Amino acid sequence: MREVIEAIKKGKRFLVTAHVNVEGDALGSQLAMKELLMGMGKEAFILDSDPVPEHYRFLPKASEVSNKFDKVGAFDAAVVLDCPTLNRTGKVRDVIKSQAVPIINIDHHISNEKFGSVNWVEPNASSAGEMVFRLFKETGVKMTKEVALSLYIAILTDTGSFNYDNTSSATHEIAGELLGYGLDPAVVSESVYERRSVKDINLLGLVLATIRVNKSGMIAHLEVTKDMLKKTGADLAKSEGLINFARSIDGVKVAILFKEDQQEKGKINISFRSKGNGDAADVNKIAAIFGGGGHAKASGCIVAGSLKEVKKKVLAQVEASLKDK
Ligand SMILES: [Mn+2]
Repeated sequence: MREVIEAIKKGKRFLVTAHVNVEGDALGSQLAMKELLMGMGKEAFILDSDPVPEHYRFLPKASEVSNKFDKVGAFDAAVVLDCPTLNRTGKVRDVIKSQAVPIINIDHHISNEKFGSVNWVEPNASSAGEMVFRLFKETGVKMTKEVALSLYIAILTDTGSFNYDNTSSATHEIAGELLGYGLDPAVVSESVYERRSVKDINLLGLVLATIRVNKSGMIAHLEVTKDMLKKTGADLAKSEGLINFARSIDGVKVAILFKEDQQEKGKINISFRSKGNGDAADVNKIAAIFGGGGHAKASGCIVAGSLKEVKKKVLAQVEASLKDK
């Protein structure tokens, strides 16, 4: 963390970014990071590959997240949050590379490839948001209620509302401190989780109908096709929690969500979640076989092919991985 602070001190203007398909942690940690940099007397701007999903636009200053690649200007360093690889920043990668500036890599994924000039990777942190919180503490930059809200949402969403096993007593302590800035946890939870549209619920219905469990009962999978999105008009960005329905089935060790890529034909986005105490399958390793990564209990990858082919290949691999254990 010291190196991060030193690197910040050296620059004047910073690009802040996170991964494609931004969600709670990516957004919350970026918005707070920008405030931290400004609090340290720096200039900062947020540039992301994808727009802020509609249901996260209530975040303080969410409108400052830019997707305008033509008006970037010069910057002295890039702060990359919540990304195991530089490629996860999507189109922003080329902007960073084009200016050949130092990269400050702040992440909590165990699979992080340490692609930065400075790498602060904490696999035990619940979220990138938790790490930005620690930067506020270390630098003494004053936290506002708005920053507290961004960081609380980062932690809330990345821990599945404090349910996943990246939740520790430290996570609760930090969350408690953030609430101390005047946040109402019930109101925050409602604004994050209870603003679904009827379209989204219709999509949920179609997706749940695709749940299949393998013979052993240990693998459950479900899928989102382009056709379902077209039929329902639902927003795919809100599909964050779909995989948990498969994971929640009793006896299931690995849940898999297959999503047809909306932009590129013949590409399937895959998410993995595993369950168990101590004996959980390491889905980071499974995703890595297909060029992806993440955490031991939550990971993802992108595989080329038709949904049918990809499903067959990936399911066979997961079956084999579970047998090896
Ligand atoms: Mn995260």
